[in-house]
Amino acid sequence: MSYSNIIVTTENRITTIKINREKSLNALNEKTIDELYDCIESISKSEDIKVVVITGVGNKSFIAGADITMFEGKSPASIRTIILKLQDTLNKLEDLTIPVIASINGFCLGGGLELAMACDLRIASEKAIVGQPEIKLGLIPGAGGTQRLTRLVGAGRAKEMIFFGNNVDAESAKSYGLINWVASPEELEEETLKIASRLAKGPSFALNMAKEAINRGPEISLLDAIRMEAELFALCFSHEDVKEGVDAFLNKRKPNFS
Ligand code: DAK
Repeated sequence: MSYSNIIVTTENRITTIKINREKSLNALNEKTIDELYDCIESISKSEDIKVVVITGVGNKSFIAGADITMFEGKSPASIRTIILKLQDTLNKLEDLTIPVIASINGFCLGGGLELAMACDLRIASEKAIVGQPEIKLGLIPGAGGTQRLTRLVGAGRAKEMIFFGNNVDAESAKSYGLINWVASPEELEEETLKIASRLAKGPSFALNMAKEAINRGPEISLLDAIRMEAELFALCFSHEDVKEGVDAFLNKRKPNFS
């Protein structure tokens, strides 16, 4: 599939996906959702890509939500098809075995924040604005916002953000635990690449196991989750990276993971 609403580049085993609808503040329309789905599907089959970065074209917006023009005059059945595809896309994104970073370069609203929350880590420009404004359209978040936001910031903050639909600046979002790092707009790309490069050089199997444990844990009881952690810990010993990591430590050198 060739893409026009996203730009995909891969360098040093890091794939960057840029949402490319600058005039609409990178809002997600049907075509963009289709392209994203296809791209994430092909990344999930690649053994070469170690990290994914998602960002928006331009310096104003990451993703200003679902494209609101899509909602006009649609029947419940047709809107359901589009919207379920978006949910599937975000679930697929969250289920990638490799780390995914949202590099939030501006407005990150509605479905945009939902997409960012389906990523593993979030770095934002000082000028970024995040929020779930759906309530202002008479809606609620529909692509995991009520669930992922609550898990990240707690029920109280999630209700405050969703009930009022207020936008939050990057520093406040960081203090909520919604954003991991804040960078100046000029340094956002460089800082994102530093984080991505560090992860790309890391032990990918252990990173995958850690992601699995963290993502699956909340779905089961604490006792079962801790047991799952032990199983995944043991599974790490099936990979040569453990040998390399332990040997590097004992010989006081830097590890060179496979
Ligand atoms: N959709 C379509 N166009 C948008 C847009 C959006 N979300 N956001 C901005 N634009 C367009 C504007 O209409 C404008 O187009 P022109 O008039 O130039 O043709 C252009 O981008 C520039 O926007 P503004 O002129 O408004 O720029 P400002 O700087 O004044 O304001 C803003 C920026 C981001 C504050 C404002 O544009 C705004 O409030 N935008 C709407 C944000 C929003 O409400 N987003 C949430 C959409 S609802 C579901 C899954 C997902 C969803 C639902 C269900 N299921 C799986 C069930 C998701 C829902 C949503 O995301």
